[in-house]
Amino acid sequence: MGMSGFTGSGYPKAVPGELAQRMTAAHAAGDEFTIGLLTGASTSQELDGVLAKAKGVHLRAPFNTDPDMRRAINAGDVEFIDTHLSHLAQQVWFGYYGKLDVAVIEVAAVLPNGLLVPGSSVGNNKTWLDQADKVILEVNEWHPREYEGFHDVYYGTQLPPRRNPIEILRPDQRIGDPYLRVDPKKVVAIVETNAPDRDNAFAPVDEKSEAMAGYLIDFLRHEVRAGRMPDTLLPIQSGSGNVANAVLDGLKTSEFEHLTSYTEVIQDNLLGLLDTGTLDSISATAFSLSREAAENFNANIESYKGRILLRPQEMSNHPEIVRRLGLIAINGMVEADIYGHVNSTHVSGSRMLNGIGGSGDFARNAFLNFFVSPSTAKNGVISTIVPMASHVDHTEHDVHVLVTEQGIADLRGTSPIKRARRVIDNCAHPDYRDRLHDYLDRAIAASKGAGHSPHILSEALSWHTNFLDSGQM
Ligand code: 0RQ
Repeated sequence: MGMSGFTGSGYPKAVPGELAQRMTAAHAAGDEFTIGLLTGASTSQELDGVLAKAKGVHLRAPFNTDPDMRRAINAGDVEFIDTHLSHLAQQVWFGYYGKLDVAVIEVAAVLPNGLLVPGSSVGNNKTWLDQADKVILEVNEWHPREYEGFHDVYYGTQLPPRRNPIEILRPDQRIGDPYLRVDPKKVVAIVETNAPDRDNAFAPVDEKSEAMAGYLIDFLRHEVRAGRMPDTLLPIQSGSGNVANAVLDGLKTSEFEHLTSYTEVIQDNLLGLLDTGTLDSISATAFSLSREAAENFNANIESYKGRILLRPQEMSNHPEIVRRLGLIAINGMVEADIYGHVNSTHVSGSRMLNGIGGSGDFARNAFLNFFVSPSTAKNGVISTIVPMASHVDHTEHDVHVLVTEQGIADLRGTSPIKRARRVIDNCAHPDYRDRLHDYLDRAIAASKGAGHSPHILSEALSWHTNFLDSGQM
């Protein structure tokens, strides 16, 4: 099944709960009843949560933040396929996931001519509507009817070898239709709801996030002075999570204005930058707002028209467009190692947090990318700068700049050992800095002049095993 939903917005609110009840009843009667579940990105307790609790999902892609679904994934009860968010739609078109039976899609309205007005997210809905045999629509009255005109659904994608260039040359450029299309013969049900999206509350901006925002914004000033970007910068992508949200807060009080954003998710602080005039426009695929910000947006939706475009995620995250527009990509991380490999997904090498999301779509193809995180986690017992990353999502070849509350490390144009010294000196917490230098010194000595990225393999992951054995690195 393909369901709508992206970072807690625009997911179906009624059908998943009903489905979960029928699954539970079927299991009690000794019958098997599970689905393979594809969405845009994360949904909510009302979708992932209830289906996980009902043990109703055997396969899940491409991104999840629900704690019950996460537990089922890490217990091995659900096969989770951690896919780049821009890739999933085309992979379904390519046939990598088999046939899609049913699509359950939330929309703001169905027009008399059968066209669909999307609501707070577009995600993979175009593909699910095209590919599924049967379609269930949820029309959610909570989404303002004025959503009509906020979306740009591109119907020009072809499959290789007949692909054409996607001609988005400016972040706010329209190339498609404001509506989703569906073959009315496939629609088996329309369910009316009136329910809010997930409340995406963020941790308050703290001193550490403020420090990270400060370093990052100073760095952008430096890039402007160096003549590498205009004073209106380049389009900004900002990832999900507390840290990325906080970094945007810093832009609000900076001198920058008339910026643009080409991103996947609009969090509270990004929307706030439109209000302050820091941003002129945002292109994304979904909102991910706190309840208060969502209600405020819904009440004033008309004032944002023409400044926000929501596109399918295969367009909002498309590598071709990311590279052409020259994005500044800002994403959170779990840990980075001294050579600049970044782990965005797994705790201690094994436990899945959320998934790679769009971070890979953006980072590899960006003009300039930043990975941001506090230098320690869990009250200091974990260093987020480690000798060797316990899982790698972004390789040293892709990572440009690391930022922690300790400082910023520009890794562009550096070879591994120089890079490692810079990461340790600028980004590691002082409690861990000497040990990291000591590790690097001994790794260089042990390589006896024959190591480009020297490691002591028997020790490289010892910080993680220390944590697992004793509760601290
Ligand atoms: O756990 O809440 O239990 O304490 O991870 O960490 O510091 O609050 O940071 O909310 O910005 O999330 C990488 C997860 C960061 C996010 C990640 C623990 C930490 C806390 C969250 P607690 P913070 P954030 C486009 C971009 C992948 C997807 C992506 C993410 C929790 O940014 O999901 O980038 N990224 N998408 O304590 C153990 C470590 C840890 C750690 C942090 N080293 N070891 N636990 N934590 N570091 C958007 C989309 O794709 C949709």
